[in-house]
Amino acid sequence: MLNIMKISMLALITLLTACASTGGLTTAQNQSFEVFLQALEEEAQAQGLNAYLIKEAFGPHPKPFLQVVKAQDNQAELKDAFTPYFNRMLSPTRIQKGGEIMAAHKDILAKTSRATGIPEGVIVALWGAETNYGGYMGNIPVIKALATLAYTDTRRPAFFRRELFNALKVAELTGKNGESLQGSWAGAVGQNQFMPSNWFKMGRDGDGDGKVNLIDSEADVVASTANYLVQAGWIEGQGWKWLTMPPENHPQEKIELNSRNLSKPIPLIMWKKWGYTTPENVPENTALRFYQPVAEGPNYLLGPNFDVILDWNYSSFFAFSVLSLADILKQES
Ligand SMILES: [Ca+2]
Repeated sequence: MLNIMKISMLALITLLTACASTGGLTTAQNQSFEVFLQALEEEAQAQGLNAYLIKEAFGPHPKPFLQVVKAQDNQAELKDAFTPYFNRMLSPTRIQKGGEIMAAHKDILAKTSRATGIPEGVIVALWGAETNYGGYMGNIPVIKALATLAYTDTRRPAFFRRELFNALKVAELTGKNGESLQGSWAGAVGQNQFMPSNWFKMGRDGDGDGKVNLIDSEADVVASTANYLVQAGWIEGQGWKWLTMPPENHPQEKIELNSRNLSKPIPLIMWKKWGYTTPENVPENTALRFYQPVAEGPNYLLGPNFDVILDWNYSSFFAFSVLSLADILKQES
């Protein structure tokens, strides 16, 4: 907790220093925030969107939403260790609630799984990891957040601008306003925390009312999560992790690991050649990553289905925890 506060204080000080030196938060174009918002509203209107939602989100004296700028430098996972993160994601409450959700939505889960090849447990585990099965979808007004990020973010301003326009569409579709459309600081919304553009790109109508509503319709959440995983390349019937052991003539130090402690995907046949134990019934050209979540703990080779969850959220902790939760839910169902 102390660390989190320290880091967030540091981010705030950096931000305030930046403001002091430039006379306020500025974009590359050096526009004032009000001028920037005005231009956003005009562009939204030109696209046939309800630009009033932006005005409504900021109120009469628009200022950048500092909480969101701070949150950007303060992502929980980066300063957490694997074990506490994993234990939190697989808490007894989340496992128990997951079992109840599996039972409560049995029919739509079975139907979706049959149609897409995505295991029911994986759909439910993502649901649980993202929002505690729809229990908490985030309390950040996303239109305000995304407009701020479109202004302050130096790496991906165009991305956040596009997400803002899609968030306006989500608000209209779900009857939310500039304040009540809430989600994560990065703009993710709904029970499975899709970015607004994914709502329209990957969203599917699971309950047959002709609309996609990831805030209010559980069936739409299930269908859309499954569709995302299909699009990301889920391989039906294949596992995701296999225990392995680096052989003596190929010590672990020889494997290059990225910042998420993962090796790059390397064909199974190479691992086999180096003397690692490799999964059976998996094609030899399948790319597998090496991963050791905990120092001195077990080593794994992780398959393409692990990468599908990485595509959802590029975090080894997240993907490993979600798929482990899915395995438990499957066993218990
Ligand atoms: Ca629907």
